[in-house]
Amino acid sequence: MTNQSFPRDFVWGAATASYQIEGAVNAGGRGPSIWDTFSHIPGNVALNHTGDVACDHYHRWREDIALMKQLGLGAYRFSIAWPRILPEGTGRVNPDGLRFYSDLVDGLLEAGITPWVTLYHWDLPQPLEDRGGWPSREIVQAFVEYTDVVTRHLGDRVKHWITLNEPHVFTFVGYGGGRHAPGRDDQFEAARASHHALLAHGEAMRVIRANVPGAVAGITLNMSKVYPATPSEPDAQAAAIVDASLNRWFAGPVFGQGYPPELLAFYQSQGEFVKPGDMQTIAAPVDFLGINNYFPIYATADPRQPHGLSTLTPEELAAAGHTLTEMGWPVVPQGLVDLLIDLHETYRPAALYITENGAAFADELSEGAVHDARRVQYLHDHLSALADVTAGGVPLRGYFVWSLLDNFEWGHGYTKRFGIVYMDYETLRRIPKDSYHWYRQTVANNQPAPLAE
Ligand code: IFM
Repeated sequence: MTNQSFPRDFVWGAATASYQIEGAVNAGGRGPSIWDTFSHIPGNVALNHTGDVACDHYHRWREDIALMKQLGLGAYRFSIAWPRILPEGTGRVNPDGLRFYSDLVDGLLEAGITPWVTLYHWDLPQPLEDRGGWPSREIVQAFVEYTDVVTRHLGDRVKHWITLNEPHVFTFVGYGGGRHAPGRDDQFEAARASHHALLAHGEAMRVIRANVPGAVAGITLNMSKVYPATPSEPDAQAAAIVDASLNRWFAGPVFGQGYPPELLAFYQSQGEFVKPGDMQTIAAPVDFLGINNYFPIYATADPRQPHGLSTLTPEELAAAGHTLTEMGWPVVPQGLVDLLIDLHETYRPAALYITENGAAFADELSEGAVHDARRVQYLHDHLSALADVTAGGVPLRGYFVWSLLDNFEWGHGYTKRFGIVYMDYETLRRIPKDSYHWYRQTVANNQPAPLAE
């Protein structure tokens, strides 16, 4: 173990997303999003939960800023709901939507917290889905229009911009697996959608640079280190394919290395979607790469599965001795270290930020407190590993814990709690957990706080 202090200008943050916390889906002129539609179809979300109320952050944001201020946060990463800004997706701008985010930004700046804005964290305006959604190339122009409106309005005060959150999830899970909105299930459509998402990112980078002097802009990808489940050659090949689909399919184009050729050939076998000039647009220089990471993946060759491979299930991981979170994800801090080293060596990004990391556990409120020792342990072990990797020369510049508040965990509804602040969904009371207090000490000392004896 090396010195566990982070560099003096290390950014300490927390992250959330609009649909997961705002609620107030019909307030202030907001239009419907694909997640409103999807979550209201019975059976799509655990217990048929929806984001209708969520944490009611739309009305309680001042209270949430106070929590962040007490935490000593340097930065807050939140996303803007496209349907609050352009209720029809394009065309008419909704001034109340802009005002909400403008007030939020002012409140953050007054509290000494730097806003980090994600433009898209999955709540696509439903009218755009009705016009074809991400698989339709028209979406790129719509995203440019939306980015232009938002950056013109907030760019005087917001300098940190993230174009997209986790394009892998909203394209391959939303259009290719049916488990997320809009619930379509066609892997070729999903690949097309992912190309348009990357193209939208590249075009948006240009708009951000034009509208925001001094912008610091990039993209957030969900990435995992992929290990072969065993040292066998077939498992190594399975791991290489999973790595190409999850990681290289997105990071390759962003950093000018293109799509993995074998995957591109496969996905374009049902119709080409890459047009001349696209790859140059996507490779617009970024100031940083944001990484959302929670766990590594263990891949294995499996001839019974469609692509001849599978990944270890929670049951298999538990049998192999892994500690699992409530999501069934293995806790392996070394996975994050190995991932960062790979990214640094392969793409040489100017800066890396962990834009999400954290864990869901079945927290209980007891006598006004939440003793979430397993989350504290998770954060402690990941941040200790990150301190080492940063000292070793990887340009990691900041860390955003997921999440500030327990919130709507997509298909799991409110059944999975990731927050360092507990939400009593009956009363909407916010109760800081032990992990909140631990994180406050960590932020204050610029190094992972010790674990309680
Ligand atoms: O809650 C999500 C978030 O919206 C995107 N990244 C992963 C988190 C936990 O699943």
